[in-house]
Amino acid sequence: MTRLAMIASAILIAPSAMAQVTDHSAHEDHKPPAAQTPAKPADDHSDHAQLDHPQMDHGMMDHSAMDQATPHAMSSALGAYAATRDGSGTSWVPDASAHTGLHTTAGDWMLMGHAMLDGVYSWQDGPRGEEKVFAAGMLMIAAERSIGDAGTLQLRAMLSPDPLMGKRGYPLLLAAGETADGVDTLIDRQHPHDFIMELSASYAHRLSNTNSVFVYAGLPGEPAFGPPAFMHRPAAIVSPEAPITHHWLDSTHITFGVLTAGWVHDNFKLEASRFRGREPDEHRYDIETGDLDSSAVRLSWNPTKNWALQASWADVASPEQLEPDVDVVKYSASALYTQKLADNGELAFTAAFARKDNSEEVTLDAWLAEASWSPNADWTIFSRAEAIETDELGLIHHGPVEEVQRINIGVARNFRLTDTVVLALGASVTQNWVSDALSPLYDGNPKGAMAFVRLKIG
Ligand SMILES: [Cu+2]
Repeated sequence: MTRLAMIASAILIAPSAMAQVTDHSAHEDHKPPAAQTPAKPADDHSDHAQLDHPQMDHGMMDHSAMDQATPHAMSSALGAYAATRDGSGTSWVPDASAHTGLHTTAGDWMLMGHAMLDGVYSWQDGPRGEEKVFAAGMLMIAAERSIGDAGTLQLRAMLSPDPLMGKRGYPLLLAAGETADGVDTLIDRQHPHDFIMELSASYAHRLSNTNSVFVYAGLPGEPAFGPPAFMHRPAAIVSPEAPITHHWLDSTHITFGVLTAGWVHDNFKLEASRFRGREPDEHRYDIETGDLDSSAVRLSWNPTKNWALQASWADVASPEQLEPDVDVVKYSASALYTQKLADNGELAFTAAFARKDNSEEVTLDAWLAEASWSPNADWTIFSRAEAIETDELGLIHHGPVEEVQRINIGVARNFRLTDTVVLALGASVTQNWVSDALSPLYDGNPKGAMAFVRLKIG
């Protein structure tokens, strides 16, 4: 309990400590609105984070700029805000986040793509640990065009090489969720993602410079719940390792059937989804279908270009195929922070909390804090601390609720091969802590480690 409390309070205190390093230099490079053009050149993504947003953090000090501001009002395909704010699905990251991608145009369409391919070695200690070499990653392609002078249509596809690692996924102590065989839950392993992670279409309509509405449909797609999926969070993107809080915070990022409607007002967004509650099954190459039997609502707020806050709720019908009679209500709140540093560096942070309340009267909480620091474009140091309450790790599945924690720390080195291709080498180590009841099963508090090579294109 004390360790859980310590990790939880560290997770709570860290964002306020981070806030003290808020950038003031941004105010110095404030460009007049005349320097901004309403046009949206295809290469305009390269440097979005340095564009100014008078209606955002400068709004208080510069109302005249705010009044004239129409700049890249439809830069995002989902509303009247900067495209750098877009995370996975319809989620938001801080506007200051770096985004990369290859951009081109084809007729009226703007095309964007990027890919990450990881080769990973995971070593997990103790009687419940294993080791494995596997491939992971993602390929994203998006096509976007204007419709009339107030509408934007976007089509997006995301693919994953994860199914190549096999149905049992990869060893990751304390992780649990989904199944490899339709009989047992995967325990101390991270499940592979489906080959098709997203096939979605969205239409956004601008009502004014600060108001827009959108609809988003995905098969699969991501409903309006939780922070962005881990591989899209600036503080987590460098690590190939999934968080053990995945099934609290962001496992809905692959949902086979999602319909979301949202309203964006300035730096706020309110959105609601109907979606299919069932998690993906063990057949990772198929498209699953079923009723949109679940609901989610999310409120997002980016108070400055450095922060992205959200709170969300979801009522999920029968998420697990092994326990079809159990429904789960989920709550989440998260804060993401991104700060550009000199010399192409970046500092990023995530703090998140989520609760699962199931129809069997079991309540399970999860906490996550993750950070990454790149002093320059070559190096990144990253870390993640997590604490969960779980009833899945004991001898009896869904036995007593136990508390477990882990802290992971790692480093990655980037080698730029060409303008658009970067090779990264990295490694991380993990210390896990389990409850007294679980200790004999894990032979104490086991360690883990990963090493990886990543190819980033775009
Ligand atoms: Cu996932």
